[in-house]
Amino acid sequence: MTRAVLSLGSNLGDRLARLKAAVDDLGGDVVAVSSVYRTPPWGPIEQDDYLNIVLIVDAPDRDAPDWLTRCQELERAAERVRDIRWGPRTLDADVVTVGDVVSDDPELILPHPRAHERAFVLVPWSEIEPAAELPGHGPIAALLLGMDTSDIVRVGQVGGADVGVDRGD
Ligand code: A4P
Ligand code: MG
Repeated sequence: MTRAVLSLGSNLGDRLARLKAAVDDLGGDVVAVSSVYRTPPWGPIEQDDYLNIVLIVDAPDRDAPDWLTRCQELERAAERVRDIRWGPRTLDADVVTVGDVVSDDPELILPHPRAHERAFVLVPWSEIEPAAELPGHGPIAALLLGMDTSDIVRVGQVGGADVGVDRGD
């Protein structure tokens, strides 16, 4: 299985530039990119808002571990420093799903163990794939129905005309 859903988030430095650089880096593997959303920080750490996007990627030769490696390369390219779990970061790149693969390997849990409860993943994902299902959790549209998404704000496109209209600052 080569098709994957990736979640990218940034809340340090030039957040939009980080997301754009990551999308550029994925290049021809990118099938679809969501709009950019400003999202409140999820988790126990007080920190600035994130900009988040979700991508669908596909590459004939990549399997699930390859997509994790790819995410880690993107984080390294963004000079991400690993310090506080769930803390601020230049780039967080997570593998949300790889096809319908289910895995409890701690190195790569699939689907991502917290994706089903994260509006910052489900809102952008539903924009580019409204009928998507999260293996083990059902349709993402149904998951979203039970969530407050009022604080997730679309602020533009990574590469589109309205970049810069509101960068969420
Ligand atoms: N790992 C296992 N499964 C996966 C997967 N599906 N995708 C392992 C990516 N990594 C996976 O990750 C810790 C370990 O998870 C890795 O060794 C990998 O093999 P990490 O990137 O080193 O640590 P982390 O990112 O600090 O922790 P964690 O638990 O991955 O945090 P999250 O869940 O990524 O949360 N709020 C908003 N609004 N937007 C965000 O983007 N992101 C986070 C980070 C917190 N709050 C946020 C956002
Ligand atoms: Mg992560």
